[in-house]
Amino acid sequence: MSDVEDCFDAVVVGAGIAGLYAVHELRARGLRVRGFESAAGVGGTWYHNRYPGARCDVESIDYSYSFDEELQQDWTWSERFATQEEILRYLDHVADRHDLRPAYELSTRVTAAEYDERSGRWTVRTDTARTVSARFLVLATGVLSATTMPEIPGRDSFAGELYHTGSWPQHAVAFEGKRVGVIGTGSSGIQTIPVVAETAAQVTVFQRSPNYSIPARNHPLTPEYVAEIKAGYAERRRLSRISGGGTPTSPHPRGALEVDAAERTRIYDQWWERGGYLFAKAFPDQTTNLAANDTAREYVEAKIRELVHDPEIAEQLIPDDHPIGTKRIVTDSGYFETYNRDNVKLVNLRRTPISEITPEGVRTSDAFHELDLLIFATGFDAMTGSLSRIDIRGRDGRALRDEWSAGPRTYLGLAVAGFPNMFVVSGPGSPSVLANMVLTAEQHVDWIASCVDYLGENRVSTIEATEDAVTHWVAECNANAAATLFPAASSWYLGANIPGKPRVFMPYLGGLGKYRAICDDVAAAGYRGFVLG
Ligand code: N01
Repeated sequence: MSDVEDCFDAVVVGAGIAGLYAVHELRARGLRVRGFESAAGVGGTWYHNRYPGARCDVESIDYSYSFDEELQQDWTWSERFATQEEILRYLDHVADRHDLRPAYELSTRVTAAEYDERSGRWTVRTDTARTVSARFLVLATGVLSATTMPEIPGRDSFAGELYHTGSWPQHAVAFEGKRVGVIGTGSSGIQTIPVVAETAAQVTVFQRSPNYSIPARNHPLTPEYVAEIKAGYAERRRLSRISGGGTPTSPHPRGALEVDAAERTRIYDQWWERGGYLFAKAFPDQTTNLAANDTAREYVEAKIRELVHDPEIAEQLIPDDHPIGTKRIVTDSGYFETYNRDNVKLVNLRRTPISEITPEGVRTSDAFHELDLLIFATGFDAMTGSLSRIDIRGRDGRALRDEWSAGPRTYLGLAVAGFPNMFVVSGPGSPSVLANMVLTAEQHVDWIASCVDYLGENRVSTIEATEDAVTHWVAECNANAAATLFPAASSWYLGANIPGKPRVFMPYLGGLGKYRAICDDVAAAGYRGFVLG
């Protein structure tokens, strides 16, 4: 006998930016939708990443929903780069404004989803012992949501406070008078370290790989500026949707090597003063031509040498293992300057690796660092981690984990052969993390919702990507990546941060505008590359 308790038209997994909008759009079409979210509240990434200093590196006026004109007129962002707290407040507001909460079961993790060929429906199971069935399965599980903790001997023996930036506790964490260790110097570590250093007695930064980082130049937004943005939102959003990265910015019309040195410096000065990771896009050839990249790299390295007083420390903070921009450039607030403080110490793990963690602290090959509090800013099993933690089974009981054992294989990042009526939002094979995640999520959800309309209008029960279409799309994604410098970095884009994970460049590098046109074209051609049944 079936153990299904409830039947829905669609199950949406996740209540982050993508999941909330998916519930909104599918419900607006009259579908019975059930959302599941493992956290106790909505917000996804912005619910969990409440570490000190957490803020978005995309400008708030762009990193916000565009689907609701009244919302974007009513909501006023206070700063150029919004804090985690403000973004979470915004997402809570959207959930209430559109009455999305009743569609969700919170504190409920989806553990398994299985496609039943006879009924053409998905059976979805949760860790609260719920079993429901749905025609459509929408996986809005997040791209950077499955946190990783490195396997360091003795890790769990640490007797002080221990936190991961990506699953920061709800309660306030005090650093006053404490000896704090931070492992990891990606975006999360680089944002956390200066804020912790303001109050901690001592901060010890355990750095394995240095990263490029550009000052945010964050500031409050004036009422005049906000009014101007709101008056021009329609055009700003139009330009963002057709852009490569989902914001209305464009690089210099000529390549870095096509202009003279004075012009190059003038442009880099402009982007440095403007602040933030978009420095990677000053010139169009920065991430495709190594000599062009070198000019950007050398510019930023000179800035790091200016910012850090101790030249020996400055050299250790300069990356030497990847072209600039092939890992996400960090957008920071006073990061390099933090090393000028007396209470901040850099431990270079390339020279003196960690040998163990003990109840009292961290032992490296040459010293013991006594700590009261240890922060892991060690990142995520990106793009596939949140999917592979669910036991997803398609036709013939095929497991998604097995299908992707040599790397993720999708059609348009949206669909997987052998998994009918299942959609992934911002998944591998889509622009995802390489563009403004709010607009990429809206694009995916809009496409999925139109597809659901089409199936209804044409009395089609199932839609499934063909193996051929998947093979072609994977080849297209690989070709795009191979034409750039991105594969030269051991980044999480490639899965390189997870031991044993296949090295496949996961995001689609052709840009959001081009990607949108491809998806629209596929739909206009009667869902080319899909089998409709
Ligand atoms: O994670 P990461 P993150 N011993 O993987 C180190 C987005 N984001 O959470 O490079 C010692 O980048 C690891 O070292 P290495 C953004 O897209 C955005 O910081 O592997 N160290 C690295 O330094 C970002 O790219 C925002 O040698 C170890 C660090 O941990 C993405 O999320 C804010 C180690 C992990 O860096 C991920 O950023 C935050 C070990 N055993 C995040 N294992 C904004 O919008 C790992 N590390 C601003």
